[in-house]
Amino acid sequence: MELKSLIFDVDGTLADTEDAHRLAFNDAFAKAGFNWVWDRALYKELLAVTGGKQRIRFFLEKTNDAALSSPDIETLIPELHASKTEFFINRLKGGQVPLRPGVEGLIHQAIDEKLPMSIATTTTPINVETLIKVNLGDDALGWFEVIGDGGKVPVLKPEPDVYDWVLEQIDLEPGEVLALEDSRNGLMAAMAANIPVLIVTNDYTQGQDFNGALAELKTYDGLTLQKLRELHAGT
Ligand code: XBP
Ligand code: MG
Repeated sequence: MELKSLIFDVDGTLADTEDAHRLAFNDAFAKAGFNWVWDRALYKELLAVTGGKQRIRFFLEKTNDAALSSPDIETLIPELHASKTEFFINRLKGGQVPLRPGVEGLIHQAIDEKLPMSIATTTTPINVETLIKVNLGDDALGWFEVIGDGGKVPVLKPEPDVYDWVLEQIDLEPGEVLALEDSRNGLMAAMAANIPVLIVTNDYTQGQDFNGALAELKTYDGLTLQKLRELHAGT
């Protein structure tokens, strides 16, 4: 089938955001008076769960933290997460999270060749919007036909819901698109929607099981649209 659209994941794909997320979680915990500190090794384990609120709960369950049995836990987690989002946005606005090398070039090739692009992510909408605007300019959101995010679909990756939602919006068959992902959860989500997937790993996701991906690369640097078309043509 002809390649008719690219679908980009955000965290770990457009940019290496996860350390900024991690530090924002730590800032939010400290501000609220908790002594929880997520180092890189712990965060790598916590990334098994997508979605910030779900990740906080996963951490509390994993460490059997007393906060879990507090009567206000159902309001505490969203409050901590809202605070984390503020800290994260400040980091984005401070220019601390650039796009991965090669990503901007690929996006411009797609624009030049009139290949539509969309986004499928589990993160909070404002995070995607700010990342794109800060790094690509105020008009860049309009370069993407559809933005599927954690605000559009409540069920996050590795479930296929966000990919199914994007496909429905852009009115294409799964075989007509190519998903660009960095993680096993992302791969599972796209594959469950029957979408072919190219994996480009990062420090947090390297070594995960990517069985079923079209290919597994380490960088976008030097990656051309022609190469993506070739990979897709082999499906
Ligand atoms: C990314 C995520 C996100 C972010 C946190 O997964 O899991 O949850 O780490 O974002 P993917 P929020 O790249 O597979 O979409 O805190 O806004 O939920
Ligand atoms: Mg990702």
